[in-house]
Amino acid sequence: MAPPRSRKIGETWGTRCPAESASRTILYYGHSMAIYLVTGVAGFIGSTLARALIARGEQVRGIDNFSTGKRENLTECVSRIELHEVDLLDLDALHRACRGVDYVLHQAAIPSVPRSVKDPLENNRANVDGTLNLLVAARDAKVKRVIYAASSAAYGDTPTLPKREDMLPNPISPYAVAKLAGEYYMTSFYRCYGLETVSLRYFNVFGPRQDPTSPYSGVLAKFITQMLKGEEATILGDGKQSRDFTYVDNVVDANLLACQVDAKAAAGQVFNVATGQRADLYQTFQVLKKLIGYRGDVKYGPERAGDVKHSLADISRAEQYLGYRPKVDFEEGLSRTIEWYRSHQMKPRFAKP
Ligand code: UD2
Repeated sequence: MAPPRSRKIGETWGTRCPAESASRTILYYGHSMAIYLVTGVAGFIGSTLARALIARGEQVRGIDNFSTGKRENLTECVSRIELHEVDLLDLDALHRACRGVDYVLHQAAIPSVPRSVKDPLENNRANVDGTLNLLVAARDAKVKRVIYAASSAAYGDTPTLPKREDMLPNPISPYAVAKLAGEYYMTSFYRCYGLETVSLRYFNVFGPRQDPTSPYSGVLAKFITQMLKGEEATILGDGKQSRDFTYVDNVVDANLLACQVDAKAAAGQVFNVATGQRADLYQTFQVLKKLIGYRGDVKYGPERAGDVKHSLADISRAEQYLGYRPKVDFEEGLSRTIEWYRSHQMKPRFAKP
């Protein structure tokens, strides 16, 4: 199959970032600016990372194939990033994208358990082949470090809680297998080629801009927007399944720390990124009810194929080696997310009591 053609948006390669500069990192008014490549930059997590980097005065290049990413996510910052429409299956375009880059934050993926169950080949192309292509391009361009959005799905249904990185993985869905394969490639590229890589196992990330509209959307984006509209949310299964829901700003912190720490502490390693607390879905519905002022009820539907029952992280490894601390807890994250959807998308039918 011929690789998909990638299209440049706005600037040509490297005109905004000093891609060919010998020292890579440039000095700008005395501040050392690194060049970051964010893959999946138009997605919920990628765009949040891009905004955080810009706020710190860093240079951001972003790529996205806009299959799930949305241009609206970049509205306020698009003039300050070098944006290219690139598919991870286009190796030539990835080579151009990595030129002159210091750090790669690899967020691009098709991030859905049910979508991977429906189409395992598509899942493998985007999440495994795409990740491998990116690693080859990053290695060839001699980038300093690649940070990878791995997933808690890798643990699957191992009975022990909390999940520690030294446990044997037990992936259930094709998505989980693909995300784990990506981690193994990360470590392999460190061990075989000396490319510094760090895999961050994200635990159910949520926050502003998460797309609530797809049948594959994350549960909190769906529940919050449905409840704000006064619609009944649907719990798939008995509602006793639990998750370590992690607010997106914590994930941003973990990425920035993973770039900064000494290679000895992190290169070739895997870290849980979470809050270290869990809530079951029914409890979560009740908390949302209170925060939103929703007076309706919840429906129940059949449990999803490939679903994990319980998920909770031990975050001590990330605390010890990355200096990571979750700054925003679950309820605070929910409040911020609800406020964002309220002010950006939703006209609540149910007023707060
Ligand atoms: C998995 C990973 C997560 C991330 C994500 C990417 C685990 C434990 N977590 O999230 O880290 O990589 O994939 O998308 O593997 N649900 C409902 N009603 C709905 C939608 C979902 O009840 O309308 C349930 C669903 O069956 C599941 C829970 O909510 O039990 C969470 O589902 P999700 O799709 O938000 O995320 P999950 O856990 O598959």
